[in-house]
Parts: sequence; C-alpha cells; structure tokens
Amino acid sequence: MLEEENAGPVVGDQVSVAQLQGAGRRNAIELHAAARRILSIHRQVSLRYAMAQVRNLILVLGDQLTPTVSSLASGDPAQDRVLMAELDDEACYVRHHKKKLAFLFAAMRHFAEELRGRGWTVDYVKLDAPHPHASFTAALCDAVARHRPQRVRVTAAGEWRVAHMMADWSAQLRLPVDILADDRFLSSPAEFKAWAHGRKQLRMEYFYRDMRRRTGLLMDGEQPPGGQWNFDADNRKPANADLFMPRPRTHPPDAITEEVLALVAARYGEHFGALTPFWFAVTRVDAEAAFAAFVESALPRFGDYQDAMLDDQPFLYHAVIAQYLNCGLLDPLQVCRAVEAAWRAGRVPLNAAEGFIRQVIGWREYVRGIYWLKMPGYERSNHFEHHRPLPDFYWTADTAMHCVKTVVTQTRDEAYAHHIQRLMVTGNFALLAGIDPHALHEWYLSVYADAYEWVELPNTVGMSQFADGGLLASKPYAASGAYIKRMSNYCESCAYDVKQRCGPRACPFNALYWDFIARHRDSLARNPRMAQMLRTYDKFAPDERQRIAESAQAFLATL
Ligand code: DLZ
Ligand code: SF4
Repeated sequence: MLEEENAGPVVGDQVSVAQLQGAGRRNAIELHAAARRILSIHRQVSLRYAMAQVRNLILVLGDQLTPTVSSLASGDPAQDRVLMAELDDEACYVRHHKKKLAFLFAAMRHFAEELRGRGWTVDYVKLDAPHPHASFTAALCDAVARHRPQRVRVTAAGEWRVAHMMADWSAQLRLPVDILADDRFLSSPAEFKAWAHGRKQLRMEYFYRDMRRRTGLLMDGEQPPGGQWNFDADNRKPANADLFMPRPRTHPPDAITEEVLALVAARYGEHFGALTPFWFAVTRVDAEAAFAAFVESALPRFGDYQDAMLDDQPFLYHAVIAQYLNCGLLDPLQVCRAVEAAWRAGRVPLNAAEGFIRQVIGWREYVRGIYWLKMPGYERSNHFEHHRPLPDFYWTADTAMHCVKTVVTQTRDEAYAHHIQRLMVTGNFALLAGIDPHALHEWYLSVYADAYEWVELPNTVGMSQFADGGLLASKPYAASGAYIKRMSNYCESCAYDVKQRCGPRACPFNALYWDFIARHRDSLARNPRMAQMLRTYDKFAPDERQRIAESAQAFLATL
C-alpha cells in the first residue's frame, strides 16, 4: 500500500469523528458549520490524494542503468515512480554465468540508490522479496495494482524477446504504455534500416565512416586524420609477456554487493562460472574510474595488440568495459570523446584511438542495426546446416586443446574473453567442428558479462559462424592452428603439435579446417575470398585428402 493511498480515508475519518462528537452538544447552526468544515477538509484531502496519485510508473530494465535514459529523462521524480525488479526469468532464459548475475543485480541495486539520491522514489523488488516475480510482465502487473499509475513508461528493450512482451502490456494492463526510443545508441533501428535499404552487402566499414562523419569523432574536417579511416591492419601484432602489463581496475565488493553475492550463491549456485573473486565496478563512478584507468595505462598499446593472446594474461591491453557500456553505466559517446581527447593530447597513438572508437561507434552500433533488421528469425540461421551438439568442454574446459582449455577456463573465472579469443578459438572451433550455431549462441549469451542478445547474436550467428550466409561477414572466420600459433603462445604448452596436419598428435584445428573446406566446397567456391584456400586444398594429393577426412572424423567422434 502506498502512503498516499492510506492518507485519504484515515485523515477524513479522524476529522469526522472528532467533529461529530462536538456537534452532538451544539445547536443546529453549529452542526451545520461543522458539517461544512468536514466537507471542506474532505475536499482538500481528496485533492491532495488525487495530486499524490502516481502519474507515470517508469519501468527501468537491468540494462538501462543510465539516469538520462529516455524513460527517466521524460519523467518527474515528484509525480512518477520508478519500478525495478530482479527476475528469475531474466536470470534463467539462458542460465547466465554467476558473475554476470551478481554484476547485474549489484549494479541494479546501486543504480536504485543513485536514483533515490536524485530524488526518485524507487520501488525495487528483490529476488528474495516475500513475493518475487518471475517476469517483467508479472512484476509490472503487480506494481500497477500497487501504484495505480495513469500511464506506464519504459525505454525500448534491447532484446527482441522483451520487446515482444512489451507489445502486449497496454492491452494486459488496460493502461497507456509509452515505449520510448533508446537514445543511448547513436543510430536507431529505423536509421539503420534506411542505410541498409537497397544495399547488396551490409559492410561495417561504410556504416562506420558514416558514423564518424555524423559524430565528428576522429575527423579533420571532412577527412579522417592520418588519411586513413581504419588502422585494423596495424592492430595485429602478437604480444610478449610483459611484467608491467596493466590489469583492469578492480573494485572490492561493498555491503550491497556482498548481499547479492550471497543471494546468487544460494539461488544460482548450479549456474556456470566462478562467483568470486568479484571485482567488477557496479556503480557509475567506479565504472568511470575503471575506464579512466584503461585510457591511462592500457589504451596506448591496445591498438597494436588487439588480436594477441597470451597464457595467463586474460586481459592484455583490453578495456574490459563492455559490461559497463551494455548495461548503461558508461556512455558510448562519452568514452569515445575521452579516447579522442587522449589522442589529440598526444597520450595515445592514432591506431589505438581509432581501433577503440571503431569498436564502439562502428561495430557495436552496426551489429545492433543488423539485429533489429533481421529479428525475429535471425537466431535460427544455419547456412552450413551444422547440427552437432555443443561439446561438454565448453562448460568443463576438459580438453587437451590448450587454446580452448585456456579460453574456457578464463571464461569460467572471469565471465570475460576478448574478441579474438571468442572469434578465433571457441568460435572458430565450433565452425570447423560443425556445432549447431544456436547452441553456441546460447553459450556466448550466458557466459559473458557483457552479452545481451542484440550484440551477441549477430557476432555469433553472423561474424563467427557465417550462419547468415554472409550478410554480416565477407567470409567465414575459419582458420587452422597456424593462426592461433601466430597470434598466441598457446601452442607452446599444448599436447598437440600445431605443425602436423593429420594423425592423433596433430592439432585438431588443422584437419578440421581442411575438412570444413572440403565439406562446404560448393558453397565456399562462390566466395572469391576463399579461392586461395580452395586452390590449396585442390592441390592436396587424394591420399592426403583421405587422411584429412579420416583425422577429422576420428577427432569428431571423440566429442
Ligand atoms: C540480464 C538480466 C538479468 C540476468 N536479470 C535481470 C533482472 O533481474 N531484471 C532486469 O530488469 N533485467 C535483467 N537483465 C537484463 C534484461 O535481460 C534486459 O533488460 C533484457 O534482455 C532487455 O534487453
Ligand atoms: Fe590450439 Fe592446436 Fe595450438 Fe593446441 S596446437 S593450442 S589445439 S591451435
């Protein structure tokens, strides 16, 4: 019950009893005057009650932790209420990594405090509340009954699944429901659709250039500085272990986060991943400090070593801020402006600044555009008709392939892996082994702290698995062990020999790679970027091709 809901009847009854007791001893004129006063007090109380009634109930989702998100920006703390809810359905629609759950619930609880500090009244429903709710719809129905708002207001959902739910809310609640655009993104789904219209290929590079022009980021007038839009080719150096390698800033859990950690351990102890040590930032201030530390210590070398992988170095020179950006603790444009300023001040090289900004205003916006353009249905794309179940070692790390073991172990411990570990180790293996892309998609969505479907699905289905047949990527990201050897030191500690193509000791990526080429020869032959690899395969003697097929089959049989 709201305080204001109690206020009307209680105050009115108390006044009337007192007045009527007095009136019984007075004459009729006094009685009449008293009755008029009662009426007037009732009117004032009703007016106060009507004014205190909630105007908008503003639902803030777990990835909308931004005080200026459109739903809050359009609201008024004096008249509106905020609703936030921890929901079992959201924790389990894929079984999210324990650290991801703790991160999000802790960030949500801290955000509710931040909003209260800004004058908002927040109705925050915890998972361990006496009457918790499973879904957004249930939480909202219940809150509408409690607050009886005139309208419901919400910023559009990041995932199609939730957007679909929202479409029914107005009819279900019998209330107007305002769904406002999520203007934390720089390009709207409608703008992306207009950009995509009539194009044969949707290449990120051209979209990215438009975004550079639109934002003015890294622009000298009409031209890119250094005469080049994209320095990707300079960003592929292998790294050496360095004693002074920076680490992302760590944030010890406070009392609120400790409470969440206990909750997640108790309720979701069976989910994948290590809950502790927990070191993510869970407030805006700490996320901003983590970003500032990255700009200071890691960004200068981020460009050069973006694609490198090293044993015992899960983070290298990466920012590890995607989990903050994607739930709203950091603002994409603001972080890009800070990176540009660091470059203009001569503190970081251009290839580092450009590489970072490309990820944020280019790739991140582009994959979101693809997501909304192609959903629903995109999640079931399966161009190569791959149906093999996801091997157990994606959960257990129990494999002799040292690269896969390292990346899965790190994923289990940190709910983090950088893009090349995701793309060229776990993604590449799944593509070569013919794993069902939907199963892989659910794995990525559940295990990474930054993963929401709008960003993860196009990266998995389009970029990594080529399951959309080339809408997003210009060629399949398939590679043999040679690529992993070039970009990492993983092979030095592996039971397999990266130089051997076939046989029980050969690196499984090698036979699987050539077998993948052979299996999909017809489809790959249509892609000019695969011509060189097809020619190489065609030069193999028939008995070598036979050995490749047998080695690949023998390995796949062990999965
Ligand atoms: C990812 C997530 C999780 C695990 N839990 C919650 C939650 O309990 N409450 C909530 O509001 N949001 C959560 N989220 C984020 C949502 O899944 C996300 O807002 C939707 O997928 C829409 O993008
Ligand atoms: Fe991975 Fe093959 Fe290198 Fe082993 S040899 S680490 S399996 S690429």
